[in-house]
Amino acid sequence: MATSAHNPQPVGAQAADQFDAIVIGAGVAGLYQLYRLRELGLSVRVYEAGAGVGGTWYWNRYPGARFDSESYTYGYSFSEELLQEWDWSEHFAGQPETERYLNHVADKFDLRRDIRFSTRVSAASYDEAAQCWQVRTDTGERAQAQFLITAIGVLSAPYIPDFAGRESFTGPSFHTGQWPKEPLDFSGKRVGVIGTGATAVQLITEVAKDVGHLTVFQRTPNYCAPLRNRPIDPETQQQIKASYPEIFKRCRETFAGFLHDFDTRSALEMSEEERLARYEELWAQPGFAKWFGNFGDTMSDLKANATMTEFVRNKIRERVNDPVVAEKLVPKDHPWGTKRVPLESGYYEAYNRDNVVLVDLNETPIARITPKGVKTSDAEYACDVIVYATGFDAVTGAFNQIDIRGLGGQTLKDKWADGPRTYLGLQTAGFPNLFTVVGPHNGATFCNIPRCIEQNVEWVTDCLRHLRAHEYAQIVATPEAEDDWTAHVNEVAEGTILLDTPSWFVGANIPGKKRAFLMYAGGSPAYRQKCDEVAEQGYAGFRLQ
Ligand code: NA7
Repeated sequence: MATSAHNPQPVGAQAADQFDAIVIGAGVAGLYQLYRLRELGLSVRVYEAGAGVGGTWYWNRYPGARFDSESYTYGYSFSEELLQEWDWSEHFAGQPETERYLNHVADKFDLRRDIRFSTRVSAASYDEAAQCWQVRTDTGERAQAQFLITAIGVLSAPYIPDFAGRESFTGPSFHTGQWPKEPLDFSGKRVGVIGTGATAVQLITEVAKDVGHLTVFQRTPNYCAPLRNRPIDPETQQQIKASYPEIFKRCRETFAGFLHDFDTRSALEMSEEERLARYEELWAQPGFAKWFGNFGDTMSDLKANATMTEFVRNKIRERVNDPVVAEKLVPKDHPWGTKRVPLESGYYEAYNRDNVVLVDLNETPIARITPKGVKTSDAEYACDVIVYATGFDAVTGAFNQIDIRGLGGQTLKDKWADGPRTYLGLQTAGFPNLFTVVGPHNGATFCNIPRCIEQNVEWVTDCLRHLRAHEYAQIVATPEAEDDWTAHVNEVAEGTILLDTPSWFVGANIPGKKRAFLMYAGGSPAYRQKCDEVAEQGYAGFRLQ
């Protein structure tokens, strides 16, 4: 392993700074990876495109941005002191609080001194002779390290559709994932929101109260479910702090790392009355109880799923006053739970307001953006502001923004052009010493993400400890292990009902993107077990040199 010689060079100098490890991203994953690698005694440089820490919680500062995970299941579990000193104010905290939390973590553990902010990694190539990664940034910096760890997020490459005339709009317009830091005053303004995914659902609910007029451009409605957020009172705060070991134990045991877990009974094995009673109970519970606490076969059997789908459709109809608008908000094209379920706090009621209009793009598609607003096939909607809540090039998009080259100069983009191929979602053959925390096919993709990030980071850290102890210079996944894992990922996905729905889970939201399942749907306990077995067997499936 390389020594820890840090060679500080002025920014832009020709000689590369040298580190044991380079981490890309200072979000939830990157911060924790830095903390652990330092503990291992490695010299580390973190590059972060944003001006501050937080990743998702730095960029997505749109009004209404909030956890759908219970706050106390989202924070880091590694420091008892941190757990006890931090008070979450709500069961589902808003973005400002989460950003404050991650800044607190960065300060508490003195993490900033190893982070280069406002610096985007543009290229990384593996130097076979020197057995290290050469990294370049958009600011002209060069650095090299034995190990390269990507912590670049699952939903971090914003996608804006290529609407004709987009540049001609004369007012402000932005993507929700690139929201300006300066507060925006929407009062009296005519705002257009394009998109109705989980982000738009939070944003629309919040801004509908402030704007002069809101036009929502919807292509596909979603099954949105009540979040049921509330403040955490002092007594509950005490109970939470006293029960962190049980909370995290539970999250380790459940399918998706939440407190909720699938019911092993079938939705079809009970009377309709019993089933509806159970759905009502789930509906009344906070968070993802309705999704991940539901009957397991709602996610594997279309007949079972149809019972929940119908239940949710009726819930939507009950809340919207105008039956024509209500019907437009009811999804008909895909079954419940096969897209990310948006959680909401008054979303449907927003459409009962006089200042909110829903435009169904299936009836009247967007023709172009004009200097004054959005023109559909039948009308022009004047807007002072346009918000693109149009999602992300998920999971692989952020990788494609970096020119990553492995053995023989092969690019990762080319390698994954027909869909990702990975081993454990943590490595890919031909790219030695590159670890993809929360990468494609990784158990952390279908998970209450910090719970699985901790698992990923700890696994990578243990692996580097092992390499150092045995003086290995290089680790790389074998093509056979990669074939097996990729086949397993696809096989597990085929056992669900997720593949037939055109969602970002399969890359269907990006025109031209190859359809492939990007996540791991086998559940986090199975994923953790597999990762542990691989490590126990001396990193089976990897070649160590
Ligand atoms: P999503 O869930 O990908 O939603 C994007 C929305 O933008 C969705 O309603 C899309 O409609 C819409 N969209 C995308 N392209 C177009 C075009 N060309 N015309 C009209 N509408 C379009 O992204 P979010 O940011 O809401 O959520 C991402 C994740 O963040 C979410 O899953 C959570 O995990 C947090 P479509 O459905 O494609 O018809």
